[in-house]
Amino acid sequence: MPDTAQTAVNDLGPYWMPFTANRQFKAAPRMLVGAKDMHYTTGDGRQVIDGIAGMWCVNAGHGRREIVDAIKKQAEQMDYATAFQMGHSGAFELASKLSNMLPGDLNHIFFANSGSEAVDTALKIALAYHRANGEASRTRFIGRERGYHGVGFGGTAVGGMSNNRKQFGNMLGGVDHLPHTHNLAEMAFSRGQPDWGAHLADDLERIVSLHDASTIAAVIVEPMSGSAGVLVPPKGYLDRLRSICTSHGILLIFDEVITGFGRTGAAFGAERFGIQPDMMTLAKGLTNAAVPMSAVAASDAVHDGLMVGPENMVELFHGYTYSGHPLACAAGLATLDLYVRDGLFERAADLAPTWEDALHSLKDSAHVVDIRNIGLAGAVEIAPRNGAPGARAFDLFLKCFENGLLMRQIGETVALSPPLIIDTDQIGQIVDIIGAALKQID
Ligand code: PXG
Repeated sequence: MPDTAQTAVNDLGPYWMPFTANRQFKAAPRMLVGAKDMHYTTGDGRQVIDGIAGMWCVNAGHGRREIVDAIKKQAEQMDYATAFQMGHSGAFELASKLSNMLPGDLNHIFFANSGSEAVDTALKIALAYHRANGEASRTRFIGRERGYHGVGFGGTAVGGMSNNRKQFGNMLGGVDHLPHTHNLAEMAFSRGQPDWGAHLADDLERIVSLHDASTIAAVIVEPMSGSAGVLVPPKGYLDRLRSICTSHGILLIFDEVITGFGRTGAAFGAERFGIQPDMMTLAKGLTNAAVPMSAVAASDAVHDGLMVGPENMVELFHGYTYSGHPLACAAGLATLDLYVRDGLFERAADLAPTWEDALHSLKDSAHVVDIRNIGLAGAVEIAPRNGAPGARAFDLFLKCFENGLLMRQIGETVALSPPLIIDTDQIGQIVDIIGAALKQID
């Protein structure tokens, strides 16, 4: 009789891996089998420090007892509750807790299951809001080059990662893009927010005059671009975007899927940079990634603008089978409690200067052309090898993984965003491993 468990584990063919070089991976698999606090255990039994909090998401560290217990308890009490025309207390409670944590009047929470779904939800809410407001001509969206807003059709269209777009043709129409804010000549090795680049926001005025404000529904940006390799907003840049949006009646959406829940050294990027968006998308750290969940937070004006028509009518024809899933709500409630109880956002702010100094100590290492940081996020950009884009950074990623550090390679950059429970010794370890690996690669 075949050993089905063994066969399943050993047959790497059927699983089509996301955002992965499948053939390369399956030729030399890197498997993870366990995770606790700051570390993963690999298939070959090694401890690897998690320099990326899973994938920018396990902000409270792995395997937190409080979250595991909350999920178990909820699974036993009620596994699932339909989300349409029925409610359960966890969803209301989580929405209340979250809205209390959010800045300004982002008082209305719509749940989804992934960052991609949250982004598409926010874009659809923007369209519906303008329509309800008598401005049905506002259908355009403005994203930004090198922005990442997930992989739905809307998110791919407003996103600005060329590799993510070029396989898929036109996608959503009526989209334009702001220029990205990264410029090595002007801002290499900036600590925190670069001094140069606020004027890049003025390009929004050019886009507005090109298309006419009456056709533009929303601007969507990440306050700090994570997937592009930690592109920190220049000082004054987000303020200008905000004031241009306000002056033309355009909604400003902050995609805080990565910057939410402490990453930048404040609860949210909006707070860290002092800018109030009209909507915010959240995911990842919302449940510490223990159960998939995302959310859109909407301002009073956006929400109330849609609470019109007969009271027996659905106000927004949108939602998911798993919106506000009970297990995700239980995980989210336990996670938000942990963030507050352990003061993890404050911890991120306190450790940020140590993190900054540690990363910037790599400045003179071989191959390094830029180092960027904000809060407990960071990136090291290295010079590409001639004719082989990304190859040297991939070697750096592999070498670090062999030496006991998991981080994320993105183009010529390796990005870091450790769990917020990291300590100063572990920051030192991360930087030592990168420093040693930079010497080992050619
Ligand atoms: N918006 C932002 C800002 C994100 O960073 C999404 C939306 C989409 O979330 P979902 O849950 O649909 O994946 C993201 C996701 C990387 C990396 O390499 C980043 C993400 C996901 C996977 C890899 O930086 N961010």
